[in-house]
This record gives sequence, structure tokens and C-alpha cells, in this order.
Amino acid sequence: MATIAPSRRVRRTPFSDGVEAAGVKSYTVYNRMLLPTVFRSVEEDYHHLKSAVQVWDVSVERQVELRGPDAGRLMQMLTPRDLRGMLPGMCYYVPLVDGTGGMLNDPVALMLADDRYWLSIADSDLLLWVKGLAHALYLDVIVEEPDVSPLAIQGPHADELASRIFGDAVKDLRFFRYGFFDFQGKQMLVARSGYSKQGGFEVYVEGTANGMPLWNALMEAGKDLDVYAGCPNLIERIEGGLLSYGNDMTRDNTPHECGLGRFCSTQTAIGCVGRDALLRVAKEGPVKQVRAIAIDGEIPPCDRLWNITIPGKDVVIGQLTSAAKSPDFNTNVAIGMVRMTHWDAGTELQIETQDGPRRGVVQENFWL
Ligand code: THG
Repeated sequence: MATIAPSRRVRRTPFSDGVEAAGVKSYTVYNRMLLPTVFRSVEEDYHHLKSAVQVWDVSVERQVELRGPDAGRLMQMLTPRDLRGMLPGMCYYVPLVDGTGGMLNDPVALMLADDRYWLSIADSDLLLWVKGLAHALYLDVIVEEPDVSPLAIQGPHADELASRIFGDAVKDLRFFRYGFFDFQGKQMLVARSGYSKQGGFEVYVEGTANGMPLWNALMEAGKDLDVYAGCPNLIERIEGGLLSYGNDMTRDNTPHECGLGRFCSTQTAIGCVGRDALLRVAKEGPVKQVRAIAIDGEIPPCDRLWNITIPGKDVVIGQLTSAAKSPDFNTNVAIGMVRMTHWDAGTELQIETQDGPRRGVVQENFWL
């Protein structure tokens, strides 16, 4: 494979020096910023994530900050999830949709104060959509991308490592709650969250200059825990059913098709853009939906859409969007969007890869 040409359009992160020193082997670009994808190998990274603890440069999870008297109102316009119960200290996973109910992003929202929120975004230019709405509606709110870069601590030893840096109280954080913890005299926002099913934290590092000191402290404090640099792992996130915006879902999908209906309370999300459209699809139910799919045999990299067909026929009944060989489950784990006629567990499918057709089976649930 060729390399990515360095330029100002592909932003480095506050942790890039640490990532390079750890021997990063490949990157992707996400929100116009570098995101590591491999350190030792995808499989070695996978086993290490599931048995030790990793520190992830997830600066690409950029923050869209909404600040001002209309911040709360604008937040509720963005999502069909009812935000009335949200309080400072809470994180919410929120589907964001356009006027037809199409997915625009699936961030983690943080409420910092009554008049201040962060959207920790997936890979789409959400800042422009939010700025556009605020401007067109004359809202009294400032929408900007602050100098904030999440650093994730993930894996079974994440509690031990985080407590060595932030103190034992960090262990009391509940899932999707955050608090402020001291590091070298600075208060840092630490949440119990992260893009894996192994458990852990995300530190929202404010100020580029504060990045490397924290990175280095974590690496130093975790030596006996076998801490290493890591990154969101393709195999583990598919096993866990964590969706990737732009891969497993796009603007062409509603939250219900993505299996994110459980994060929608459209009926009471008054003012949400696309509310009428979503009320219709919620009532009828989607006609296609995301499924866990096991695939037999050897598969090539899933770097394009694979059609899903009825075995032996030429009829397309879905698309497969992510796949990887799983060492722990002795099959290829995959995520696809399947039409309702073929979405029941146990249904046999044909997956049209660039290397030819493979046999797939719809699973009852994801693996983790
Ligand atoms: N953390 C932060 N920002 C992010 C991500 C993250 N931005 C980009 C991307 N990831 C957004 N997508 C997701 C997808 C899944 C989850 C979080 C962000 C997630 N899902 C939990 C699950 O499926 O188990 C459920 C969360 C819940 O129950 O509320 O965590 O990872 N900061």
C-alpha cells in the first residue's frame, strides 16, 4: 500500500508523536485527521485489547461545542432522543438526523452546563450542519470546534491504569457518566465510555500542549500492566456491534434501520428536525435493518460494499458493510443491512465479495 501524503489538510493530533514512537503501522483519515488503525497487527492488537490495556489516540472524535442560551434548544433540534432528562455529568449516545430522518452522525453528547454541550462526533462534517441551523434560525448560540482531543484507555486493566493516574475515585464512575479528575494540577474531564466492549475511559484532553504529558504518564504507569498504544479495533468492534458511520450507515439510513431505535424517543423529542419522518418509520417499522452476519471461508478486506443475495439467485436483499476474521469466534464476523424477508436469525445468505460469493448466516445477536 502507498502512504498518506502529509499536508495541513490531514491534521496531526496532540498525541501523534507518541503514536509514531509506538510504531504505528497504518492510518486512516477521519474528520480530516489522522486515526491509527494498526500498531502490531490487527490480530495482535485485538488479543492485546482483550487481555491487557491500551491507550488510544481518538482525537478524531472531534467536539462540536454548542454554547449560549439556545444551546439546549439547538441540541434537541439535532436528535430524536429526548434530552429533557440530561444533566451535567451525563453522556448520551445520540442519533442525529436530517429532515427525512437520514443519519447525519452518531456522536456521544456531553452536557457540560445548562448552556453548554459537546457533540463528540463520528466521521461527517457535522459542524457545518449545526452552524447552518444556528445561523438560519437566528439562535443565540456559538458553534465551534474547540481544542479538545479524546484519549481512550480501553481493556480489562483500564480501571487499574486510570486509577494510577487519576486516583481511585475514577473507578466509581458509572457507564456514560463523566467527572473531573486532577492530572499534574489540571482538571481533566474523564468519562467511562469508549469504542470497544472491553470497558474503560475517555479523557477529553483540553489544550494540545496537555496531550503528550498525559500519554507519557499512562505509558509509564502501565508498564507492569503491559500497556501499549492501540486504536479502535476492526475485529472487536464488529464482534461488539459498534457501528461505523460512513461504513455501516449513511444519510440513506434511518436510526431504526441502524438498530438505533432504542436511542430514539421521537414522540417526546419536540422540535427535532425530521421528527415527522421518523414518527412514520417508527410506527411502520423499518423494512431493512442492521444484522450480525457470520461468513464462512476466507474473505478479502471489506473495502467496498458487498451485495447480499439469495443463495443461488441473482436477487439482492441487502448490503454487507464491515467484515473481519475473528480469532475468538472461529468465523468471519460481519455487519450488514438486510431486508426483512431475510433478516431472521438462521437465514442463509450469499455474500458477493470481490473474490467471489461466500455463505453467510444471520445471527441472533452480535458476539460481545
Ligand atoms: N466515543 C466518543 N466519541 C465518539 C465515539 C466514541 N465519536 C465517534 C464514534 N465513537 C461515535 N459512535 C459511537 C458508537 C457507539 C458508541 C459510542 C459512539 C457506544 N455504544 C454503546 C454500545 O453500543 O454498547 C452504547 C451506549 C449506550 O448504551 O448509551 O458506546 O466511542 N467520545
